[in-house]
Amino acid sequence: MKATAKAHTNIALIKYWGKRNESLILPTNSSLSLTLDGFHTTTMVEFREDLPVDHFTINDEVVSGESYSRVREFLDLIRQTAGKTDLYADVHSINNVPTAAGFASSASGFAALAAAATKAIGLPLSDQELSRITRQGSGSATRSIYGGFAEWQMGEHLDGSDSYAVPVAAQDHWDIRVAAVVLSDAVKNVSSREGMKRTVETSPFYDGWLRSAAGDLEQIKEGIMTRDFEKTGQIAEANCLKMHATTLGASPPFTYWTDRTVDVMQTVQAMRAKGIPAFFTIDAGPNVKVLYLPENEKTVEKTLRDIPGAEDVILSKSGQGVSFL
Ligand code: 2P0
Repeated sequence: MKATAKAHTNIALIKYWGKRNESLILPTNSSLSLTLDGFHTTTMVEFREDLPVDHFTINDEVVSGESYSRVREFLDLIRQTAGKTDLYADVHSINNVPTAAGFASSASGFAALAAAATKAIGLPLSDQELSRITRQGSGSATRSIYGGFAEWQMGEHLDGSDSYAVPVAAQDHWDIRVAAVVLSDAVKNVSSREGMKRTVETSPFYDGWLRSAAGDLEQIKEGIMTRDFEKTGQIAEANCLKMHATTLGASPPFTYWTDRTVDVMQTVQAMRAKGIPAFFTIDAGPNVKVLYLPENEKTVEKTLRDIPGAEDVILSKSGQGVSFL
């Protein structure tokens, strides 16, 4: 009863920002992302009858506390679904997602864990069913089941049965690239979980976010399907700015940006003014991800590396979905 799976992280172009049900992890809006080849997690799960509890390591270090509890609760869900509640698991994850790059390792982490654990326990699931169960580990992980572009459909049902990701365009549909600009002063003091909760509950701008998210999603899908980089980039950048605007209205207010974040945003806009198509997006942290096309890679990379405070620039292509090793 052993399986190993690999999953890549993803960057949201239309953000998931807010839950309508926190325990089932049901979102208030649908989101869309590009899976990235540069960052992945590989997880081995073995269910054994001789284990009294679950064991969990990341990069060979034993995990305890809240991170352990999240994994244990997720394994409970898989045990219940499989009807095998008396089995515990040995879980070993190797994370190739540099924490400093500001990519949520929970996306690749829970996608790899869900794939390996369901296979190890003998639950045959379609990608859609796998995405749905993965959702209860971490929302953004629903999209990492697929390569290329994926949409997490928010669904309507109270039980979450129609809330899962679906593929939008395969990994080889479009060679669009992402540069992650790692900033030296990156300190995140509001987790994305807490940040989205506070925003939903207190920000007067949240309604505006909700009103425009569905339209952004429809528009960006057109941009992706027709490989229209200007359209895709503009919508992604604007959607990111709207998400971050909601945090300023929260009580207490907060922002994930630092002065260096704004420097990178302005550098990207200056590149555009000079005729190089590039657009930024930012998740729940200070680092900036820049979308660009392969023919501009050298210029974009050099321009970003020259920004004072840019510690590293990590380049990524469209990545593949979950695979078994
Ligand atoms: C996203 N983020 O769509 C958005 C954009 C952050 C900003 O998904 O609570 O770690 O585990 O469902 O998936 C980060 O939140 O949150 C996130 P949970 P998750 O990628």
